[in-house]
Amino acid sequence: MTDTLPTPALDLPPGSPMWNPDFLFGAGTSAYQVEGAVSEDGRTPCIWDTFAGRPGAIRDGASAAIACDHYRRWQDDIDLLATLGFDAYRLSFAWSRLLREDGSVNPAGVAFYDRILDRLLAHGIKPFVTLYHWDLPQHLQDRGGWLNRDTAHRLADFADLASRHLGDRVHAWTTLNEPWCSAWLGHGTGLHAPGLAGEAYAVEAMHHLLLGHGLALPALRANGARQVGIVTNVTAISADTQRPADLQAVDLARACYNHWVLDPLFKGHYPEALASLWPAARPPIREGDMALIAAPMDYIGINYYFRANVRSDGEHGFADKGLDRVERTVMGWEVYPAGLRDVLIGFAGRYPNLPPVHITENGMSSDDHVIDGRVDDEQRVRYLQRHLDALGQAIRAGVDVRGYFAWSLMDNFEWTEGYAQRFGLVHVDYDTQARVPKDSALALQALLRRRRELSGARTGASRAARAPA
Ligand code: IFM
Repeated sequence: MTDTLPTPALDLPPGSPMWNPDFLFGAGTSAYQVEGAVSEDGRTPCIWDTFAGRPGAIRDGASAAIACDHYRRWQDDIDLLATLGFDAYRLSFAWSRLLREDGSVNPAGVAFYDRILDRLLAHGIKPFVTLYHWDLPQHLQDRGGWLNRDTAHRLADFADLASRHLGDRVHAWTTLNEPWCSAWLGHGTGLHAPGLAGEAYAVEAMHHLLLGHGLALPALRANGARQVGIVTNVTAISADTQRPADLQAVDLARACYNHWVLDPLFKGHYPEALASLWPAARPPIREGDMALIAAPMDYIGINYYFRANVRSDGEHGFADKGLDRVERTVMGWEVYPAGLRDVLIGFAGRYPNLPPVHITENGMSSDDHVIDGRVDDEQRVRYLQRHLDALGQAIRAGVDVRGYFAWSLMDNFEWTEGYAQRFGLVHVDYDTQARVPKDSALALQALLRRRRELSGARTGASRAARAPA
């Protein structure tokens, strides 16, 4: 019987700083993927509402109008997060819920996030808040969106108002989540909202996104924020031949997937390889932009999921060649834990000014079902274990990593994939909105409980040692 099988266990490398309670374990969500209530209490449409209305844009024509109904169920969801024992929660504020079209704050939006932050703090959970997780208000898109330099200034206004009204309870701020996806998927390939397709659009959008980050940093700091950073998705890159053209393709792919975001932040310029990848596209840099973009941050958030195995495309670019006979997730992404170690060690070497790192997303989608009240997601447990091992290796090699956030707390609206991909630690039944922690959630819960007991035992022992005889 399924319910007699033991929950698979997770462990941490012996002696690893991850055992220390200062190392944060968290889980993440984003507003658009979980909240629903897209037209309630003054929330205005965002680009994903518009995009989802395009025939064929989203699998099965799904919409995020209800999603996980988190707008109503936030209290139970946060209590569940606490029951699972997490130290931190990564969420985003919906720009179009928090601000009105005229730029003033929407009191109902502030009240919603106010309650969430209070409840997190009541449980002792540290809130990591992302300002922009892809949900640009539609009225800004109507004025050009990220192709309009003014949008960068509007992000800074959002940062200012959000931190002025809610910043006293935010542990860490993230300006942007995965600008690569906003720029390339949203403006290069057209697969994501707003659905534009062209290299020049992508390059322009990226510059304005990063400029928005650079403008938002001082706005957040002016309101007392002490932990401010950005979150970027990165890809491990390999080639399975030694042909010079394929090795060059590796460099181009690294420039495109990783350095396009990281070089401006930590070197103050875009990678030269971009000019050979997209000769006709130039970022619209104005004087002072790169200094703003490269201003020091308190941490960098790294989202790691998979590797790309590339080859030369025979012209001036690279093509994703894929690999046969590797383990994949339901999303089709290769499971390649060593890539997490390799990218982190690579970044620490390339950027001597790299700040402390949080792994802000790592996880996988699988075909999960509730059977007799249990979700056996054994592949996810193994996935987490192997990525924690790889992270331990990076830390041992000297990379300063301070936290690990699983993606995602619960199954949710997976953008163009609708509800077909389940990334959650917690299973969501979209008909009933019932939540069932999967085996992976229970394994993390047990690990975090063990960590607390060990640290309690240590603190107790050192207190006893200090106690007068
Ligand atoms: O669900 C997304 C998330 O919004 C951003 N990073 C990747 C996840 C999985 O695709």
